Amino acid sequence: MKIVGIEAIPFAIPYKKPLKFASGEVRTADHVLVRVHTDEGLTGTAEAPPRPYTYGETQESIVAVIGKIFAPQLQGLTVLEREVIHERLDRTVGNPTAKAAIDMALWDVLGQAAGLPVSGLLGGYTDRMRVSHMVGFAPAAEMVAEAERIRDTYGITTFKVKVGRHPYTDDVAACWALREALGPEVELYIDGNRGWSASESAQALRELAPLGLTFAEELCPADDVLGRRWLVRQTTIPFIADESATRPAEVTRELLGGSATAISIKTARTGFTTSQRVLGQCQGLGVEVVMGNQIDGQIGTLCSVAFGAAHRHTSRHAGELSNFLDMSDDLLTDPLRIEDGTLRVREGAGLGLVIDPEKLARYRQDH
Ligand code: MUC
Ligand code: MG
Repeated sequence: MKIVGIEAIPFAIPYKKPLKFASGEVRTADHVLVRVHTDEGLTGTAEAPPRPYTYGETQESIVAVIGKIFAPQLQGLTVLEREVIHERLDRTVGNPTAKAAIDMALWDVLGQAAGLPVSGLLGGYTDRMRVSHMVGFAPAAEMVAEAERIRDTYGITTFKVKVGRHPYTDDVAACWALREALGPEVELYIDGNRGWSASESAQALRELAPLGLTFAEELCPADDVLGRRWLVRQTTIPFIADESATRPAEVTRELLGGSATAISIKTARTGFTTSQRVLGQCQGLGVEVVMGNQIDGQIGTLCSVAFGAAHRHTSRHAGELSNFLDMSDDLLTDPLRIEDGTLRVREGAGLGLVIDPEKLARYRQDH
């Protein structure tokens, strides 16, 4: 089955409320819908979320690199030549979400061709994941109100709290307020998106120690090499590398260099193929993983849960699968539903996602 075309369609859906964090903020889901078409009439679908402050990609750059570089390079290859496809994609440095969306759309085609769900093809460990919700910057009382609403509405009991503000004591106070309001039964962890220095991070972790956080993520930049190692050495909870470990080589560097002790896997940037390689590295080295959120829409979230539920190691912790709740709308005909704090994998062949043509027509930006 040959690839006959790859579409990259920019679309924009406003957020009901912006998500703010140390490295940026999101007000509109200005993503790119990626569709891989084959000569047998099957179409695989995925989405690429540009995160300029993390990877340097923009909506325009994703459309351009797929249209001008990747689509011509892959045209005529069969969908089973995945190693060749990745060899060609890897000739171009960077552009992780553009590459990942192509990879996941190809898996969608493979699943459809086989008549089997992608999650089953990847590993089929379970059919659902517990959900972790990411709480962005706001005054502490608003963060507490959001977490309570999400817990009461969706049954979610794991929260990733964005930190990295100045003074760091604002974030420490917000974490204490969340623990006091939500009680000991909820799981809390923090993500600094490199906002603090190593010494601010160390001080904050000391002041947060009584809260029993599960993880700390990217509190300070990995480029502050010695400072970060110094911090991770004295930290008693797993320290997650997210944006500092976006490729297998970076995962090796961060873990073996002592700059991280756990890894965030994001299908939005490593697709299914490279995410499995990263997962294998982490299992081989004996470190924990978390399914991270690239501030995905429903298509990206469906991809994350398909991968996370497929493997024992990725389904152990709650996956970050709920930020699409902040969006005013999405493209799927059958929207995702989080119930009892869990999100289920879609049944059916491939990824099981169906795009609503009217919604796509309303939100696409290329006409
Ligand atoms: C996260 O885990 O950091 C914010 C920036 C980014 O690249 O991903 C999000 C969430
Ligand atoms: Mg992160």
